[in-house]
Amino acid sequence: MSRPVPKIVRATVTPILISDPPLLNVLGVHQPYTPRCVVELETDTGVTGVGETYGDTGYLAAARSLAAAVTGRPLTALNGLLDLAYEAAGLTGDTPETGAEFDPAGLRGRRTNEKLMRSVVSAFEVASLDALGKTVDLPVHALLGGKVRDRVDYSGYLFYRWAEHPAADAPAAGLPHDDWGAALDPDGIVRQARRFADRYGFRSFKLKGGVFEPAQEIEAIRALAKAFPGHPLRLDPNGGWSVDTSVRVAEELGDLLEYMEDPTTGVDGMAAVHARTGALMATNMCVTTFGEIREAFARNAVQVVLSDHHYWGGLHATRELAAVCRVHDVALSMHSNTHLGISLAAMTHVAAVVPNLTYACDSHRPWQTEDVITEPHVFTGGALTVPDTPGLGVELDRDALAALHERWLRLPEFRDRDDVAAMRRADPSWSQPPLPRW
Ligand code: GKR
Ligand code: MG
Repeated sequence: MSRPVPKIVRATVTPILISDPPLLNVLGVHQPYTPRCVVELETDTGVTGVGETYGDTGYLAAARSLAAAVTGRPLTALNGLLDLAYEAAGLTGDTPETGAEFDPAGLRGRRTNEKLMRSVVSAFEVASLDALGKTVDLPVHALLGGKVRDRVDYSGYLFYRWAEHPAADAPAAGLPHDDWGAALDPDGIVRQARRFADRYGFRSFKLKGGVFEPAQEIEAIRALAKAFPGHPLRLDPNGGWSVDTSVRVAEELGDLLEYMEDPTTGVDGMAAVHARTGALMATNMCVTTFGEIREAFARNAVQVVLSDHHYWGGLHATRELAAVCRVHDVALSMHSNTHLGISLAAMTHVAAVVPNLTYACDSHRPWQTEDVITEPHVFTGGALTVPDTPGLGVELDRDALAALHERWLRLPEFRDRDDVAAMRRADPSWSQPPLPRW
């Protein structure tokens, strides 16, 4: 007789604030703290699984309502989670996506209910898979059909940055400052890359651009190419350039870039840059939901999609995305946002099972000095070994979780990511730049 599927008897959502260095991008700068949310699902068999996702107020509210709704459900009922999340949040599955404005918080393209719901669902799906893996004594990658690689390559994610958060950022006082120092020119970026390579062995590098005049960022890429000959390089200004500027950058950098990430916004712009230069267009802004795929692929606007299990809706959804990309001969890479080790474990398991995820994945994790798992991951040779231990292969550090939650309680001003506001504290004249900026 088959054994009964475990039921979820308790779902806990814990908002946290994690310290974040002053990393610059087209909109501004990271705040000293970034919100994340940790989901724990406990089964009637006494097993607990964990997941992690965005923790901004809207995400948190949806996560809390989904937590109330999943209690009593079988652990394996993953396909109904998205509808349940909509229902629990008081929306219906076919509610038109709202909020077509550019997302100032996440640099992740259009801000939609669907993306928010999928991001929330991803944490519950990952927590369910973690608990299921622990129940049947199998790693998450085995539940997804089995790994096709033992190691997952990551790229060194380079940022222009200040040495410290501005003094005006009063709550930042007492933050443990990291010792990376400032990186505000090509030499600083090469120094940063050197340290990443020495410490973690990264071979691919991605530079977050859109911060300085394109000429300066072109110089930074040239300096990286000189310092690291033959290493794959990427530049991502988050849609900061016009089509003409993007074309000029593509022509100047030629083969030095393996792909250009969101040089400009929208299907028209991306298609035009590709048509005029032949450069590969990668995106985590132009194609971010299933509904955006058809037009972008038909117009050949995108040749590399940056998957992200958070906003695509989980690990199974990432595999569905991979299948669609394979059919259309579009390549896959992986996007990241400020995150901790639970997300990194999930990223590694899903990257291990997707045969066509051939580019090194992005991860912000090396910039984080804190974690909520007992044994934070260590990159070696620019990669992580795919764990074969049950579930995600991580253990929640309850003391760390409690401390970061206490910070969330204490600092309500950081409960939503706002890079524009953070920049304004350093430069009161700063306002959200209209894109394209150059
Ligand atoms: O952390 O500043 C950042 C990034 O710009 C991030 O928010 C983006 O979502 O990393 C992302 C990207 O590749 O565009
Ligand atoms: Mg990007």
